Amino acid sequence: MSRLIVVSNRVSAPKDPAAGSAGGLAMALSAALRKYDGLWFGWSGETVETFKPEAQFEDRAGVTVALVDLEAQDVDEYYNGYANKTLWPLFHHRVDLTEYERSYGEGYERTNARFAEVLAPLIQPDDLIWIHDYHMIPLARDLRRRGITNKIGFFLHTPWPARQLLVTLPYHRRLVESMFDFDLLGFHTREWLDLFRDYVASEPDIHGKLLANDAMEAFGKTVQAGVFPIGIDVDAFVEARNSALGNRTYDRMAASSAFRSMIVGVDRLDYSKGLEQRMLGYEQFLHDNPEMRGEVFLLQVTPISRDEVDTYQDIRQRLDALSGRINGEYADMDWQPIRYLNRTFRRDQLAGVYRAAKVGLVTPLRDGMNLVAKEYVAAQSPEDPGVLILSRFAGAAEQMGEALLVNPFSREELSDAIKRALVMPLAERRRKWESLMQVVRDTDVGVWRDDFVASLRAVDPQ
Ligand code: GDG
Repeated sequence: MSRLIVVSNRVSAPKDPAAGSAGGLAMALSAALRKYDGLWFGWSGETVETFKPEAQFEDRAGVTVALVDLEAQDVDEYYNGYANKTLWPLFHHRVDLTEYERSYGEGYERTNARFAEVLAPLIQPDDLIWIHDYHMIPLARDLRRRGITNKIGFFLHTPWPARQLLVTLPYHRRLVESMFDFDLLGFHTREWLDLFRDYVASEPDIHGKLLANDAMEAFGKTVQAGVFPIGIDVDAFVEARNSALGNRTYDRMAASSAFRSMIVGVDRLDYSKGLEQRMLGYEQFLHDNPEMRGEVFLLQVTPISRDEVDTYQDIRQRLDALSGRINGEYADMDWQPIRYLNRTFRRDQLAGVYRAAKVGLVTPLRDGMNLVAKEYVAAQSPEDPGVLILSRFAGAAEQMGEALLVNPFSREELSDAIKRALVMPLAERRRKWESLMQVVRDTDVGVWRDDFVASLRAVDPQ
């Protein structure tokens, strides 16, 4: 059996899987690497004065990881710059926040070439290589330049943007051309893949052609593509929910919401997650339903992320102000409408919180998939499940049509959906939950991983 090499910007293989802090993706990829005797390659998170083209190896609970240190300029231009200030906002349709700095693009190219320099000598002839995410789009091209002919797959964890927005990126053709050096491209949803295909079919002078079974031709090369919706590790999540800490947290939150219904949101602090619009929608609900004030509260768990980037500092300030304003306006002596927490919790705690919440509010403005939606469903009790409100702009909406789908840009629509979720009869909640839980189970993270690896194995080499 050939080895599997997983490549991602940050290596998230956990040192101690029993600690329960690693996400489902890290656990699923680690399990695959143990099975296929593979390797996980990526940036160490550390900086050095002068780049050295060599990896440091570590064993993490039976998984070999190979880590590369980068120079501070690489981190600035490639990671904080092109990845987080250019591609992330652009891929989430925020051209207003996208920074089109030439030096970021140069840093991105340079750093990917550095990754290729270190990775190429580690590759054996039969290895399958699976590269993750928008940080590393040119890496297959750079490996090919070094003579690597192995099968290389790419999975994009974010949305793919509409062509009309992608073309605002200088060198968009070069970026897309480098994707034709992979053998397989994976997207979460049909919608993201169709947007990619639209670019290939419509962009002039690239000689693009759509072929059968989602293969494509352009730039004189062909690539196979497919839809691989990521899921969660359902069994591990249910176990976390049933653990001692999961139960204790559930009891604590159930007591804290004994006479009130809890609505929960859990999101990294990111403008793509629609947190401002969510708070405004919740405020509209308080305004529209005075009789329900005092009977609900919103618990919004929002760990800080990418704090080095200005736009993230801005959104943080705006959310501080907004949550404060809504609390100031609506709170009573013994009730606060929003509990806004900028911290992380353990997964088993989160599972207990989800389970105690009558409503899961997942309303990104645009999201590759969104795993919180699936975790909320997996944590519910079958006898008395809560209701998921889900943005129609999350990739998860393509699979989870039984949720209350909303347009997160409309505060009235959010307000109506919150009301409807809170008064939904038990029979309807159960019917919806059963159908959603079936989807979450049928497309869990193991299915996603095995489908991708099998498709990569089966693809005809370039
Ligand atoms: C990207 C794409 C795609 C959050 N707070 C805590 C915590 N979390 C965990 C959640 C969930 C994960 O973080 C967030 O996953 P999402 O899928 O919601 O979003 P992104 O981080 O933006 O992920 C996304 C994903 O990649 C996978 O392809 O679905 O569309 O943007 O698992 O539970 N975990 C813990 N404590 C917290 O306080 N332990």
